[in-house]
Formats: sequence, C-alpha cells, structure tokens
Amino acid sequence: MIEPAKSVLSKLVTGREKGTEQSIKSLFESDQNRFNDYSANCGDILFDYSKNNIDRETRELLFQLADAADVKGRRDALFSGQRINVTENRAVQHMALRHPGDAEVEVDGDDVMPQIKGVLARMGSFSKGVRDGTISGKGGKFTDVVNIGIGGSDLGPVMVTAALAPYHDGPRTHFVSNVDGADISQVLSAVRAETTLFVIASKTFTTQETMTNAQTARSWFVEQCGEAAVRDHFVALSTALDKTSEFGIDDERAFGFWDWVGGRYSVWSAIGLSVMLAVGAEGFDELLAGGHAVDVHFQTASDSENVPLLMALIGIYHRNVCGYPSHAVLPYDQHLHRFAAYLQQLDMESNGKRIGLDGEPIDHDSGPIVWGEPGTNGQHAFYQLIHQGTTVIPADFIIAAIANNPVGDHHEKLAANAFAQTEALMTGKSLQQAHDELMKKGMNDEQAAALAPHKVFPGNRPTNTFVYPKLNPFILGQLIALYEHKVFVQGVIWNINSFDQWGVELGKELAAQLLPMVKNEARIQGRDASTEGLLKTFHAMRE
Ligand code: G6Q
Repeated sequence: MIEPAKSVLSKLVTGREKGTEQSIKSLFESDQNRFNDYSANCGDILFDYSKNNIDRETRELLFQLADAADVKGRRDALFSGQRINVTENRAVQHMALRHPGDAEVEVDGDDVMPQIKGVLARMGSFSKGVRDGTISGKGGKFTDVVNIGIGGSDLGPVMVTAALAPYHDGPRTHFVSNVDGADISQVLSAVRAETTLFVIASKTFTTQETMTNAQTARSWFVEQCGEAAVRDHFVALSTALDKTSEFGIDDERAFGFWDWVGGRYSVWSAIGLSVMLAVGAEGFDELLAGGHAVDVHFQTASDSENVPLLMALIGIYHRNVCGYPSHAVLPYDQHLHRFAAYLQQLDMESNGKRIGLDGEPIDHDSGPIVWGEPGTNGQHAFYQLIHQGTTVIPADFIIAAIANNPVGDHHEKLAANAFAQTEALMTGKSLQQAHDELMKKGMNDEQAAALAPHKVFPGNRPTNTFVYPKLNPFILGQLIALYEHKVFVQGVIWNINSFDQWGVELGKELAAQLLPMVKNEARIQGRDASTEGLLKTFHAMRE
C-alpha cells in the first residue's frame, strides 16, 4: 500500500479499535434513510450495502483511501491501454472487447478496434452457420459443441453458458477442462463424433491439460470420422495462431485474440465462442453491452454511486480493518451455480498476492478466500457457520426479481429465503429471545436455560445484496464487469499487480519434473522423503 493510503487506513483501524462502531441494527435505528443512502444503482442492478458496519464517517474515510491510493489515476491508466501488468509487460484492455461504436481504443498507441471487430464478425458468421446448419460436419448439422480449455479458457464460458441456459437455442454445449481422463471420457460418451464440433480454447495453445484433452478428442474423432474431417470439426481460440495450424486447424477456423486479454478476463473475446454458439451473436452482443455499460459507469459515476468502487471499499474494510479472512458469494439464482467458482479465479488469481508493485512483501492482507454456492442449497449446508461460527464471513447475496423459469410460487419462496438470510445475519437473536421462545414452547426454566445459548445468533454480520429484474445476457455482462472492476480497485489499494499469476507456475514446473518418475519408478530420485514415499506407494499400488 502506498504511503498516503496507509495513513488513511490507519485512521480507519484506529476508529474501529476505539470501539465506537455501532451495530448494523442500530445504524438503521438512528438513520431512517439508511437504505436509500447506502445503496446505489448500476443500470437496473440495485446494490444494497446498508447491512454493513459502515457509517458516514467510515464511508468518507474509505473514499479518502481510494483517492490516497490514486484509484482514479490507475483506472485511467487501465482504460488508456498502458502496460499496467508490469511483471508481464502487458496492457490490460479486455474492456476494448466490449467497446461498441466507432471510437478508437488504444493499446500501446494503436487502435485495436478494427481487429476486435474483425474477429467478432467472423465469430458471428461462423456461429450463425453452425446454428442454422449451413456450416455442418460429416453427419450434418452440429448437435453438440465440446469446449476444451482450462482456467480462464474454461471458467468464463462454463459459467456464462450455465447462466444463460434459458436463452440457449443452439447446439448443446459441453466443457472438458480436467486432465483427469474421467472428464473427457464422460463427455465423449455423451456425443456423436459425426455431429460434434470441438472448440479448442487456449490462449497459449501449450497448456498441458488442454493439449492432452485436445489430442485425445482428436484421436477419438479421427478413429471414427477420418483425418480429413478434422478441418470441419475442430476450431481453435488462441493468441498462438501458428500453433493452431500445427494442430491441423484451418486458419479459417481459428479465432484469435491478443496478449492484452488476460485469461480470466477472456470470456469477452474469441474464448466466448461456445457462448455465442449457444445463445447466438445477438445474445453475445448483449453480454458485451452489459460489460461496457459497467465500464462507463465505473469511469463516470460519483464515488457514492460507483458500485464497483463501493464493492471494493467495503471488501477492503472487511479485510484490512476488521481482519475477516473470507468472502462468500451466494447467488439465489440457480443459473449462477458456477458464478462463485468463476469469481474464485477472478478474485483469488488476481489478488492472491504477497509482493507489492515495488517488489517488496506487503505489510497488510490482500485478497480474501472467495467461495460460495447458490442459495437455498447453502442454507442447508454451510450457513450454520456464517450465522453462528467464530469467524465473521461477509457475504454477497444475489437475486433476480423475476424468474427465468417461473414455476408456482418457487421464486417468491426463493426471494423470501434470500431476504430472510440477510435480515437474520444482521439482527441475530439474543439469549433472552431464545430463552423466551423456548419457554413459550413449553420448556421449564432449567431446560430453556440449558438450550438457549445454542440458539443465540450474534447477528451484526455484514452482507451486500444485489437485486436485478431478471438474469439475461445484459445483466450477466454487468455483474461480471462489476466484480472485475471491484477486483481492480482492490488491487490498486493493495498496490499489487492484479493481472499476473506467477503463483500457478511452480506446481506446473514440478509436475513436468515428476511426470517421468510417475511413469517409471526407476527414475525416482532427488525428491524429498515424502514425495519419494508417495511416488513409490503409487507404483506399488499400480502393480
Ligand atoms: C488466467 C490464467 C489461467 C489460464 C489457463 C489456461 O488468467 O492465465 O487460468 O487461463 O492457465 O491457459 P491457456 O488459455 O493458455 O490454455
């Protein structure tokens, strides 16, 4: 954290240590207008952050913190295409992918819009052809699409296709990511080679898992349909177009993107092809438009209306002032069942860092552990800990006003549960209340006194709530971009590089060294005693 920001943070910490913090409930009691004052809109999305321990003074200090960390200056550097990913010497310009109209967007001084529009137009005509059957395979119209990718080349398309399931009117989509052969076997057993389109999604086209799965899919396909049909059944999404042609993919079937698109920000690029195949180019355009609307909002909304800024600052308060280690994302929207997994990568790969931009270890916490599951399922599993555990876990609740699948009163019940949870987390239940309730149920005083402590809810647990009219491509694009910019702002305040991911390298290097030893016991050497022991046991069990 840079010096001016540190001194604002210490004011926030001192403020909390003084013990003057009021309970969230009492903040509502002393301010009739709190809901209006502590909520903001980004287009049709309402962001309610009133159920946090944040009062006017704290919020003002948080805005000062953002200014002291130069969030606005760094935001402008981001949008102007400067190489802010310094450890990889790259610009970060995924916002250009969702930029509409004819205005120029620069990376290193060059307008990148013509190339973006060129790829988007090719994706559009290819998707249209696949969807209407004018582009077909050996067995006629494609019925299934298999996306093979991992990390950023998987999680975005997986999450978005799941979220937009009600809008699917194209071929069925399947995703293979894990190098565990179970993953590809399951998918291949569910499709027919003659009517399947394989989409090999890899920015580098060298990733072990993806290339292994791609080769397996290719051999399986060739066995049934022959080598000549590969050109019609395989497409590539990559920045390494030389490597895609070596794999046997026709240049016409390769859709490029650029090094200034980070993997976890790439669903807006050619990596989103499987989304476009499922929902059509118009749906994909709507997704992009939603993302762009948030880019404009982030750059123009005032501090108190700026949803990604508010999301980030509340998160900083929880992490760096209150010391909360984790953050839950709880969508009450079944179609968002992969949203938390997607955000785990976005947030934890971006901000799970311990070295600052100055190359020195940082002296404060950075990214929290992000996790979650859709409500109401989580309520019957881990919410126990959120309500009564020893760790406070701030949570985002996400709910649509209108269901995509209206069935009876399901949606009303879903919404009632979502609102009930945030209320319960805030208000809690006192010992006296618990005791009185038990007495009313017919227990005697002794029985009630014994059980009541277990039924106490401390309350005062912070939550944010997002409400939007209905989950559609535009709203989804907004939601994703809101979290992207939240992560950006937090990275700026922590003064770390949110756009590299060196932490994934060491495991990859060691896996490459260990593979020969896993294949051949005689080659085991030079490892620690535990690793050697594990390798030997592995071999013994395979005999
Ligand atoms: C994301 C990361 C990482 C990446 C995967 C797949 O930001 O860079 O998750 O997306 O490692 O890489 P390829 O797309 O190059 O196969």
